[in-house]
Parts: sequence; structure tokens; C-alpha cells
Amino acid sequence: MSYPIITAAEAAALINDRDIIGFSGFTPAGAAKDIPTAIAARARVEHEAGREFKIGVVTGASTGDSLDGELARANAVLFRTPYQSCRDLRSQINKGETCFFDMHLSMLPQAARYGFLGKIKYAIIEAASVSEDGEIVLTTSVGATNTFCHVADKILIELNEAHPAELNGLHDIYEPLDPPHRREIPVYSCSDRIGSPVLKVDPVKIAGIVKTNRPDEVGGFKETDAITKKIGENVASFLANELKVGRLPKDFLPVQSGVGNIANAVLGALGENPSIPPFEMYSEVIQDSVVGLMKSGDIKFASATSLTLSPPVLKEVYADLEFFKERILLRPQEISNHPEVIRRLGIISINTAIEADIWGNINSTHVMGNNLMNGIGGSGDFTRNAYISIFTCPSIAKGGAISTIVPMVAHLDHSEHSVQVLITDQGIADLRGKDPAERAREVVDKCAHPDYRKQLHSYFDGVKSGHTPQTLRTAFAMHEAFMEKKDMRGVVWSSEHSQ
Ligand code: 0RQ
Repeated sequence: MSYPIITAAEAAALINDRDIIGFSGFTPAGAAKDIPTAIAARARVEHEAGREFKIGVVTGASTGDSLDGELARANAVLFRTPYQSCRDLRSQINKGETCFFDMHLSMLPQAARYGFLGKIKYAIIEAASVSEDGEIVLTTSVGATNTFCHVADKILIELNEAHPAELNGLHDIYEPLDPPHRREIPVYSCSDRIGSPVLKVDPVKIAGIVKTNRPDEVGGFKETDAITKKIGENVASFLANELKVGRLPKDFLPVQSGVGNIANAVLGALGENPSIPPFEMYSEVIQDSVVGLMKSGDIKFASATSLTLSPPVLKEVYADLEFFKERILLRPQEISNHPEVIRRLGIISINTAIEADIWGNINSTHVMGNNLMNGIGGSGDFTRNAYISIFTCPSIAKGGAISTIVPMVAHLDHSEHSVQVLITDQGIADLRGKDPAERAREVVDKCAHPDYRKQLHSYFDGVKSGHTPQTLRTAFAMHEAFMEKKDMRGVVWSSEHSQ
């Protein structure tokens, strides 16, 4: 069947006010670009004419500026889920102008199938090729694209020449049945293929193809600085010691690493540590550092749902695609982040916190408890189910005015029951097998910045009551001090504060 070739503006004209759209993209990798930009332009015209025009935006995770940025600036986002990292969208969310709900990424596809997100009208996706019988080769991510295509009434495709058709073979598309028919997911090692290299859709649903040639909008990473380097080295030395004492198998276990500058630096440090053998990854994102480590042989294989590479690094991969296709596999996020597989493979998970409390609870998403940063992403999928779950963060933020170690997190994403190890530039707090009072001492002595250790000790030293010596009246005194004086330093609790 031949599909109508249309312009992005013609595609946008098909979309109506309040439609819910499932867009491809997991990070800016593989995100739709031209059609969302055209929808934003349409929204501006509608608004100028005094008509309402907003759409529900569902994606795999974050996306690029042509999607989240353009739609946010056009005030065209009715609601957004499951994760974002866009400055303009974040600002609208934090002003209460756009609804956002933060979801575990593994659960987004099934929520779409179960109808929990409303009726998805259109799937708007990026592809490297489309056959006459509806076989689609995706680009740099799978995310939830397969599910969006299955649940949507119609599909619009951006056929992007920036990606070579030889990507065919990189992906493994598998979608589980829904309860009560669901069976086990037969992934027993990182490189197991269980589905199809192409996404098969009903060709009748393809409403149009927009031809384009646009690179992914992935920004580069900050150079590793002394702090992120130290965090990376601490993670590597912790894992090297786990190997030495026999708590990790000698061939190591697959690694998951989150997004951002710290995650990129941590992987680099793992590759450089001579005690850590070449390892595999079972993760959600493949960032720049993985490519170098594959070339040097330090990473043997990586299964993920997106290739989140800066344009020069993606170019390197495309220049040697046969080498990388033997070592990289992209799966739907429902499988890359699936609790069953994570628990089975025994993943070492490494994610980033905004703040941690002395008991081991983690806030990954909200600054001072109010303002959303990005979202939990896949960190919850991995943390809860990992063989060892590690959180990293610098011990201080904003030049030392903020301690990332606090008496009580201002927003809870991952509880003390799921978090096993906390690592900062100061050191390693191993929380396994420790009770709350022991954990508090471990976290403060090993992970807090020296400027904050004494005051944090004053919060729990000498408090005798309760299993978790917490004082609700004053637990947020450091946050309050920052909000009042822009500095958490100098808060001291008297020995009577808990009475
Ligand atoms: O602000 O940019 O204004 O300088 O937060 O911090 O240190 O550059 O670290 O880029 O690794 O991001 C948690 C946001 C860290 C990220 C987070 C400020 C700090 C800086 C960024 P500036 P860094 P990173 C993967 C799995 C979600 C959970 C996860 C994230 C900015 O890693 O979104 O891992 N994680 N998901 O100054 C106020 C504090 C602060 C603070 C840091 N306590 N208070 N500001 N900052 N700590 C995601 C997917 O699944 C796709």
C-alpha cells in the first residue's frame, strides 16, 4: 500500500483540540520533531483566533526542544506524562499552567493499553523506513512507540533521512499480553532477542508520512569536574570491593545507569577501574561514555531503550554500525525497565538524587519539595528491583548553600526500603543491614559535606525515643533556613528539640 506523503502542516491540521497524542521519543533520541513543531504553530493560530487548542502529550520519557519546547511555548500542552527535562515546560508545570503526572517508565505502556491515560487518538512517530505492509524500522529509541501505534486510531510518521535504513536489526520489539493472559518475559541475558526487529502496524492506520532530515536534539555533557569524578571513583571503588569480598559474582553483573552528567561520569570511572572486569549494561539509556567504553572493550554489550548520544558521537556509531549492532540492542521501555527482568538479571542500579535523608530516603524530582526538576524516569523501576541499588549525588549544591544530605527529604521518590547504598564525593554509605540510627550515622559521617556534619549530628545525637529518632516539628529546619536566608548552614538543634 502506498501512503499519502504530506507536509508537517497538513499532519498538524488533522489534530483537534483536546486530542491525546502518543509521541515517539525517549529523551530527545528518536523523538518526533517536525509534526509537533507544526502542531505548536497551529495552536498559536487557533489561540490568536480566540479558540482553545491544547493536546495531551504522552511520550516515552523526555523529548527534544521541537516537541516539548515548541508545544510548551505555544501554550499547547493540556497534560504531560511520564517524564520531561525541558526548561520551558518545567516552568509551566511549576506555575500550575500545565498538568504533569510523574510515572514509572515501565508502567507507561500498560497504562496506555489499559485506558488509564484516556483514548490515544494519534501516534506520531519517527522512523528510518516504512514498508508497504506496515513494517517500521524505528530510529534511536523504541520507548513506548510500539504501544502508541497499537492503541492509537491513526499513525503519522516522520520518515527521517538523518538515520540510515541500516538501523534495521538494532531493535527488538516485544509487547506482553495483558492480564490475565500475561506470561513470563523470556529475557535471560542482556543480549537475548525475544521479538521482532521491526514494528508491525496495520498499514491502514498510517494516515500520512512526512519526509524530513533532522538530527536528534541531544545536548552534550558538561566536562567531568572534580566532584563528579570523585563520585564516579567512589562508585567504582565500592563495586571493586564488592567483587573482592565475594558479594558480586567475579564476572560482574549488568549495570543500569541513569541520565545526566553524574551518570555519564560514573560509567567513565567504572571503565577506568582496573579491578572491574568488562561488563554488560541492562539500562534504559545509552549515553556518550558507553560508546568509548565499547570501543575499548570495557563494555561488552548494552541493552537499552534509547541511544541518547550527542550528534558527533552518534555519527561515530553510524560510521561503524556493524560493530555497534553486535553490541547494542534497543527494546521497548516496558521490557528495558521491567521489574521481572531487572530482578532476574541482578542489575546493579546507579541513579541520581537531588537530596537524600539520613535514613536513606531519596528525593530525585523536587527542589525544596515544591518545584519539579525532571521526574523519576526509570529510577524507581530499577531501584526497587536491583541486586544492589545505589544513589549518587554531590554532597552540596549551589556553592555549598544547600546540603544534599538532610534530616528528612522534602519529597519522597525512593524509600529507605529500596535504597541500599548512597555515594557522594565525600564517600560511601552502605545502608545494608543497618537500623535507622546506624544508617543516620553512616550517611552523615561518610556522605555529608564536612561543613554540615556537626549540625546534622545535632539533629539525632542524644535523641532516645523511637525506632527512627525523627522530630517532625523541626525536620525541615534546614529547608526553611534555605528558603529564608538562602543558606542551610548554621542550623543547630538543641538536645531538647525532640521533647
Ligand atoms: O542545577 O543546572 O542550575 O546548576 O540540579 O544537577 O549536579 O548537574 O546533576 O545533571 O546529573 O542531574 C537528579 C536532576 C541530577 C537528574 C538530576 C541542581 C544543581 C543543578 C542538576 P543547575 P547536576 P545531573 C533516568 C533515571 C531523575 C531520576 C533518575 C534526574 C541541577 O539525574 O533528573 O535518575 N534524575 N532517573 O545545582 C537544589 C538540591 C539540588 C539542586 C542538585 N538538593 N537542591 N538544586 N540541584 N541538587 C531518567 C530516565 O529515565 C530518562
